[in-house]
Amino acid sequence: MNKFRFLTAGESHGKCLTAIIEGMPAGVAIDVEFINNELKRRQQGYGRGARMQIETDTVEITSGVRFGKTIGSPITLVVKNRDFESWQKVMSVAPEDITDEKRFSTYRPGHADYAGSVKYQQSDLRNILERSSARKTAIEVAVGAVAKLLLKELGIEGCSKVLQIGSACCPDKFKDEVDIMRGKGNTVGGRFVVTYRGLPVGLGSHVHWDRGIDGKLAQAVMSIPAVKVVEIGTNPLGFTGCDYHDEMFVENGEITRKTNHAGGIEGGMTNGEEVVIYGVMKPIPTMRTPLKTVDADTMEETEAHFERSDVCAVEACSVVAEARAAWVFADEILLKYGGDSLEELKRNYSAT
Ligand code: EPS
Repeated sequence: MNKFRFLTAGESHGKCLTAIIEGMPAGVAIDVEFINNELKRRQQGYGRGARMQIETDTVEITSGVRFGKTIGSPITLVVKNRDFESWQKVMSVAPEDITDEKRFSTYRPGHADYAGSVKYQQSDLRNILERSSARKTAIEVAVGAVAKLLLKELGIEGCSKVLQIGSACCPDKFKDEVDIMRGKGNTVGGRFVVTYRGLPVGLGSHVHWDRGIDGKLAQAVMSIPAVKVVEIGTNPLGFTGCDYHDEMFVENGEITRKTNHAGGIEGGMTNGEEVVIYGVMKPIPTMRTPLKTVDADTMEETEAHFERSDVCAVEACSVVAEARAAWVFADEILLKYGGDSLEELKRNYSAT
């Protein structure tokens, strides 16, 4: 049951990435510059690959918005792949264009190549790489930006930051860590945090396992390519109950807390405190220093395929996580308060 729902489509080197969003109330101002700035944030961060020099991601809106505001109909977003220029033949949809150019058959350990090719019975691993590439997160950030515009109307704002790159925990050392890994033909992952404030009490629910907002956020962040760990609030390992739980006090007639170990979620519901989500991204598995692997064509041991890639994309990943959290919150807001127009949503929202 989703109110804010969407599908995305598009390959890494195909013509474009597309999303169709349904469920945005009518009357929400759509600031294209804001969406483009979110796309720009995703392209940044030290350690990105050459592809980021080729692309200047911008959104084109082809439906659902008129004179700057949503009209309640499905919103179509398009982000063009500039690199498609050089890939037109390789990514052609026409059967007569079939080619072995850019075909590869050596699995990259850690990537989707092996499981994806077995599952979809594809001997050209490019047919798996093209969609499993994190390139698709560009259109996801555009969807998240639209969700953020709705949240902003209700005074809800989010941000994210990188906390650790490899073994470096202080920003001054992040670049060095990336440079060392680049020098070795290696890659490096890291840890990031996403926070949202201004959320009302009671998004999500305790009544069924699949209605908890912590579970929804965890799925949204965990399914970002390369994310292996998601935590909500302080990791409780090693804490006692007395130390961990956030005691409640009254100040000027309002309930207050002095700590937020719960990360703004109790019983699968927002509790009005800041929502805090931590994620850990593994090192990207496409590397100049090849790992040992197997060739799918010959079943012989060999070295993994290398294609231009990022040395480190943790900053981009944190922006993607921020976008994904935004669409979870937008969906929960619409589920709880409803409203086909922004006016109706605001009326329902302020009535509680
Ligand atoms: C990405 C675009 C991709 C990769 C990266 C993310 O572009 P290309 O494959 O043309 O270099 O740079 O994806 C991966 C590293 C991966 O392993 O999926 C982007 O737009 O973020």
